[in-house]
Amino acid sequence: MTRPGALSGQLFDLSGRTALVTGSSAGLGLAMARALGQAGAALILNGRDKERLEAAAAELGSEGLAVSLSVFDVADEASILAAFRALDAKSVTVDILVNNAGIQFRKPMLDLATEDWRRVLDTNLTSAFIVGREAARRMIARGGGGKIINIGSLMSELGRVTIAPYTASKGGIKLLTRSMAAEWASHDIQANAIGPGYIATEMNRALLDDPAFDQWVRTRAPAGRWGTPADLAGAVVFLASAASAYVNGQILYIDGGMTAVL
Ligand code: GCO
Repeated sequence: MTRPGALSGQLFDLSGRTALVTGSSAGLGLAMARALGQAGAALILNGRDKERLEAAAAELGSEGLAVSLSVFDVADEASILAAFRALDAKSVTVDILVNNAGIQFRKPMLDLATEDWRRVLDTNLTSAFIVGREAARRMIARGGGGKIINIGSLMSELGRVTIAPYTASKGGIKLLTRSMAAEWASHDIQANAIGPGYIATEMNRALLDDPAFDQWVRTRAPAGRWGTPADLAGAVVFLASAASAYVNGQILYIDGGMTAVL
């Protein structure tokens, strides 16, 4: 007979697993890395800025978590391939991949330059394909399955003025996730996504500091508040663990009810 509490321990335990979180020197990425580490995973932090990553690693290391770094630019394929070769050379395997790195760029489409459109799509969507492909190739070669968690947004479902490239990228993340499920589920790889709502991070600083927008979020979100990065902790551990063994191609909205209620 399973003693009370044992199940949660077994189902959500990530001991012996290694998790790569892209864009994890701050914000949502750092918070999700912390949660995966607290559930037992060894962490690989990623970003373009080595110093910022070292500071994040020191912070998580001081909390007793096992942390290493992989400095690469998710918008640069050569940089990604070199990073995976470096992991191969150290016999480091990625069991859990969180495709979190992303940028926002706000401008009406009539004034938007094509290069800005491409930069957002490359950083937010093409990156998830390339990093996902490289991780999946190794998960399949090694056997034993794996987890891919892509970070979507409310904009995986809804549009808003001035953010067309971001919205297109996050809409793409939803269907890329379903494509990964279609092609890789048979290899025991679960590919799912998280759709954060309005979370109080630096990416949203301009919106947080805008009293009208701030008030709109507090009124529009049934929860009546902005989310915090820590609000994603449970979802990312669930999607990284045995608890989601039969969950594939889904997007889990952590949005205070914004996509559920008019
Ligand atoms: C914006 C914001 C949003 C949030 C988030 C919401 O300009 O509306 O940046 O895009 O960051 O993606 O889910």
